[in-house]
Amino acid sequence: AFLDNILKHPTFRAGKVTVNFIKNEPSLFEFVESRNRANKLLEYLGEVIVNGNPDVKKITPNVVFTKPKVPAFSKTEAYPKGTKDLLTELGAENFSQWLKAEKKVHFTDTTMRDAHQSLLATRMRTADMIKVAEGYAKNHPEVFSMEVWGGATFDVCLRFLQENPWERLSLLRKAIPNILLQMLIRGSNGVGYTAYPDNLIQRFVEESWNAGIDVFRIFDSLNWMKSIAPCIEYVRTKTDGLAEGSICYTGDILDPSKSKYDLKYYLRLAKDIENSGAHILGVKDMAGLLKPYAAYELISALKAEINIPIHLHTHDTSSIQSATYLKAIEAGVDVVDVALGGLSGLTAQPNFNSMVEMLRFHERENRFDTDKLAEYSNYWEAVRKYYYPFESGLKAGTGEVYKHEIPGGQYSNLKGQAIALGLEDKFPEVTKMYGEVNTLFGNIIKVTPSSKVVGDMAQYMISNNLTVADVLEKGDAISFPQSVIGFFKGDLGQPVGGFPENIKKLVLKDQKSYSERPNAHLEAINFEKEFAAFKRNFNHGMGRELMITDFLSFKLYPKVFTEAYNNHLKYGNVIRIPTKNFFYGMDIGEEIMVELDKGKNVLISLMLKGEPDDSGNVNVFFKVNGQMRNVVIRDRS
Ligand code: BTN
Ligand code: 3PY
Ligand code: ZN
Repeated sequence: AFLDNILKHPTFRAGKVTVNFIKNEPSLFEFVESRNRANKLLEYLGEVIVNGNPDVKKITPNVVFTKPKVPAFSKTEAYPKGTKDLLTELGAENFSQWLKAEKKVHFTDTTMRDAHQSLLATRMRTADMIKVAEGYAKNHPEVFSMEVWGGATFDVCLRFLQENPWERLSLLRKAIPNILLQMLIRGSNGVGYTAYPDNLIQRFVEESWNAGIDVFRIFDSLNWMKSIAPCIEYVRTKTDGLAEGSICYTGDILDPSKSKYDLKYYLRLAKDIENSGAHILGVKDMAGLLKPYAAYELISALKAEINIPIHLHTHDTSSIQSATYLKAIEAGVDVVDVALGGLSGLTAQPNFNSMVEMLRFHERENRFDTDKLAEYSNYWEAVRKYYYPFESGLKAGTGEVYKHEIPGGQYSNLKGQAIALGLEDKFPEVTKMYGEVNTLFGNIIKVTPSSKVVGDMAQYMISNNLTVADVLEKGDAISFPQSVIGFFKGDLGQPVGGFPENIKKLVLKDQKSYSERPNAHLEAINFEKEFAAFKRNFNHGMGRELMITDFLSFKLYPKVFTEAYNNHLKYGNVIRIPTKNFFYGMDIGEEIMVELDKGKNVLISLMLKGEPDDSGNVNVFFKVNGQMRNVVIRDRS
């Protein structure tokens, strides 16, 4: 085809070829480059066509997909000014004061992070976000911020979607230059499940800002200030962004029998966060336990005690959380988190479209074009269908959440893990055991990663037919899950009120625990030396220079990154493959357009899938821009 390209070239055809022709025509090499990339795409598609996507465990035949409709917007018109412009103009300190003085209530849109993390096991792909990003930013510049990054998305991008999370962020930043972009960061645990060296977290914060994050929602899974405060400090010193230090809410401040996490406890914590330099106070109700009247008490008290604006986050698992927002708004909350209709409710955030209507004609109303918002809700509803294997199965709100206290962001992921362990039928038992393990562990704050410890333990007990009494009786002989051992050692920090001694002894056996910051045990990273070594080890075939962001991905998730890297060598960048084909392959005769690179499209159709030969190889035939191509795939099914 390279030769083909030369033969077809106008210079060649005109008979004007000189010795410098090939050297002067880089387009010829670009062609070879594109062809290689197209071949890798075919390898990926062929693999899914023959063996399926390993992440899709159960396919329902004959599911009907409807093409999501992208709401209209003007490509040429400038972006209307939004909160990002305001932050640039005012700086973080003054921006915080501006927000506090605002009368109307503001909205954070979580659709592209927490909503799909909570409903679809975090599987939403960049391709589906990027289609609506520019239009949304132009149509709805009144949005306070868009949560688009962090939490579990970083891990899932690399582990399951074979995407580069940093690429997602820069694409979104480019498409949304006018609205604040927000991320969730787990204090000293970054976007991982364990503590990392302080200078790694610091560099991660700095690079996240460089890549486009403005609002850092910082929390710790045990509400431990020693993990929250350093991260606030990194945002203040290494970025011009906003540090949103957050308290994680659990229990029920109105229940006098639940005295561990009472109003006084939360007020103290909020003061500590304010004193650490946060620009905004986050109230993160990760499981949706903050009931309406409790919200009124909590937000009123915080408003009286705290001088920075307050940003409330909840999950609608119980189905009553819009009432919580109503009471919080009456009490003066500044910003609330919502998700676009089609991806809202249940374990995700309350419905954006309906919240706007709820406040219409109220003195704190914030006006939005609700017809346009509805178009975006419809878009996400249609997109959602493509992700059906990742739905949790929850069909209605559930009051059981007050018993098990499972965070919304964990629910659909936990379901997936339970299926993988063969525990699908026992999911109700797993959720019940989750609550019992929490009591056994001393009633801890449960949010990633402490919630994963509780989830691991619950699944372990159900798999092995163990009750709490069994564990207390026979704990000496049990080898506990690794995450549980790490937790009791002190690897996630110190829980409120300390660890219960009985279970701690059973878990740790002869191992020693510690109570200093876990990060203090970790050696600082020598960036210069280690980054150079990293570049030597992973230096083939990325088609670009490896960057500091790649190195950060590697340091956070060494194994997952290495696998993603190897997949990348085989398949190239799969970020642009349409979601239907990414998960389910192609039908015979189906024709798709895939963007290889900025503006460079290939038209691919599937012609024929052969039968496995004697050694189990299958020939898959495609047409690529009209030319027949085939790949040979080993049938592993
Ligand atoms: C891409 O970077 O083009 C997408 C591929 C996703 C996996 C690779 S591995 C190296 C690179 N750095 C990351 O953080 N992810 C990508
Ligand atoms: C996460 O850490 O991923 C969360 O969403 C916690 O609620
Ligand atoms: Zn959440």
